[in-house]
Amino acid sequence: MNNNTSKFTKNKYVLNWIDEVVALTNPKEVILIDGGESQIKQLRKEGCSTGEMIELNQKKMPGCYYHRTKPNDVARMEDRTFICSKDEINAGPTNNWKSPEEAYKLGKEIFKNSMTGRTMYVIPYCMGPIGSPFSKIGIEVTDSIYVVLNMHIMTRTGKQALNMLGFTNDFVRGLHGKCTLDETKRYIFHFPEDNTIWSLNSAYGGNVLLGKKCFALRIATYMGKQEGWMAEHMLILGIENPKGEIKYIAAAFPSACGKTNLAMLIPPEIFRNKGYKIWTVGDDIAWIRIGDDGRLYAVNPEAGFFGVAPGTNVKSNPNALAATARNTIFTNVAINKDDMTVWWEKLTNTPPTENMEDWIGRPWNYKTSTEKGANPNSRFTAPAKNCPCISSEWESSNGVPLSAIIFGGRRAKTAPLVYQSRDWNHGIFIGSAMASETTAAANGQVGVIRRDPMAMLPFCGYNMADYFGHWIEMGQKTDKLPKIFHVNWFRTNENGDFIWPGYGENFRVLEWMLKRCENKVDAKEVEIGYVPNIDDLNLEGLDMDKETLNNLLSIDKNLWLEDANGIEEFYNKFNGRIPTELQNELETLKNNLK
Ligand code: GTP
Ligand code: SPV
Ligand code: MN
Repeated sequence: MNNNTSKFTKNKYVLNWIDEVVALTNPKEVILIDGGESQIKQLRKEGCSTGEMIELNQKKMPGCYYHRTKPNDVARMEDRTFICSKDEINAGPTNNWKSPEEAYKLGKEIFKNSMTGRTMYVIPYCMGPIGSPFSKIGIEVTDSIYVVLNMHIMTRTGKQALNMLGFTNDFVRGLHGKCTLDETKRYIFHFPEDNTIWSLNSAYGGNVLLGKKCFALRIATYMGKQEGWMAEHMLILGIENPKGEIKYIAAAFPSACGKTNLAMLIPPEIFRNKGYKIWTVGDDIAWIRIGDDGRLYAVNPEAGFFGVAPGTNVKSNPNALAATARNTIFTNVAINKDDMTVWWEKLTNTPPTENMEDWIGRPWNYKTSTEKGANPNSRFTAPAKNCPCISSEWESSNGVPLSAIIFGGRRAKTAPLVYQSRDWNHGIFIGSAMASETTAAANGQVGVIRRDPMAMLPFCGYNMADYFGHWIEMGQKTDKLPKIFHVNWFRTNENGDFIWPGYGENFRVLEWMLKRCENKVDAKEVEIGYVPNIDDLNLEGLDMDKETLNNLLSIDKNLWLEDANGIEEFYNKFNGRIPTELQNELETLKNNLK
């Protein structure tokens, strides 16, 4: 059998593991991904020849390709995702759990000979900038060209990663197989104590691009707990002021709740004219450490954006759109059959032609069809370096120092536009108490409110009560902590319309936060923390009256009492494991609301 792995590495741990995987899955050949462009070109060609990939218009969209997944395989599958720690208590009440023995046994039965007749690809990759002491190495084995092409955009692949690994055993073993794409045998197993991930019977995004949610969040949260750092579901952005100073903010919003959009926002004209600018460091994941000066530093471990397509357009997010102009993979959007370009809901008001194919591959005419052209969770995979507002610091090996951390969710009621925590532990409480409406990013019903602490409910690789404890411990190690805020762009009026215009206008809220960080404005202390004094939020150039803003910032005590009960119910699931500091914060909130 052809296996070129030993040509690239003499690392015994890698070679032995590949031998094991080959013995289990029985591929016809093994190809190591070297990270070079010529191999990638070859794989695109091969993917197109089998129909796995579709070539898009190379004149209008150079280097762009298209992929469709099975209609039953279009989002993360939270009910098929497991944390396989030895003790069930270490997975905690918010994760699905299987014992490592059971998961390995089940996985082996399904993986057995699953690659017969197929090619197995070995993808060495680095999460974080090459050479950074904070970066981590993974190797993903997969039988999917789509996965290889995506991982090549989303991570730093190939020889550079193998070089960093050297002869050590310090890498995350990721094994992905499409198997038969049988939904009833679909599993995403994480073995945090073994640095191992097994993904079976899926071919979609977060289930199979193992560097992303599986490694950079689920496994990395566990690593961070052991090693004293944090892995978070956060965008990272820099705000440049008219003096040219840049302050950095990280923000955790649940899936499909606005991270990519906030990370790339363009400030309203009145701020642009003054010289304000936003720089993107990352749009989904932040690895955060305490630096030598005691501040928290954030690194984006990824190299690309796996962004939600619907809703992205020249007005809402021109930077994301520009990032997808070349070398991008589109998944489950609609295709314009006249010129082989792509389309999705709200890209333009009306689709460019009646001659289109929808995300399932059916002929689609927007004039006669009542269905959507693109899947609501259709995505683009674009290289971060394509983004016009990418920060000069995005590959900095130490990361960027954080002035503020934001939590936020999608809430029609209850949460005001913005409020600030009284201190670090109160901020952790606010994060732990987050709730948000579910979205199309995960399988299941959309629009249902659920508690999603720190936007990490589906991504924490160990007991979430201990994860909160880890946040508290991080805060005890330094007195140079960022300020913590909570935002809600999604409050609605009696007609169900969003009250706040969102997108670029969110800059107005960021500006207030920075002023708070610099002690330049006062705020009003209310039951839940600090809210802006109405005149301190700059509404210049925005068609919104003070009354509407007042309404956006108002706190309905009855709704908050209901929420406090919801938080208590959530905490109770942990059987006394929630840190006392957070229990006390909950008591304070309840007292404040009395
Ligand atoms: P993941 O990639 O799943 O983690 O999502 P994300 O958090 O990066 O969300 P994204 O920025 O892709 O936005 C998801 C959806 O929310 C898109 O349809 C956006 O158009 C919409 N959205 C983003 N920001 C805002 C906002 O400020 N207001 C409103 N109303 N909608 C927004
Ligand atoms: C999310 O769901 O938060 C995503 C997309 O960023 S996925 O890679 O599928 O997790
Ligand atoms: Mn995400």
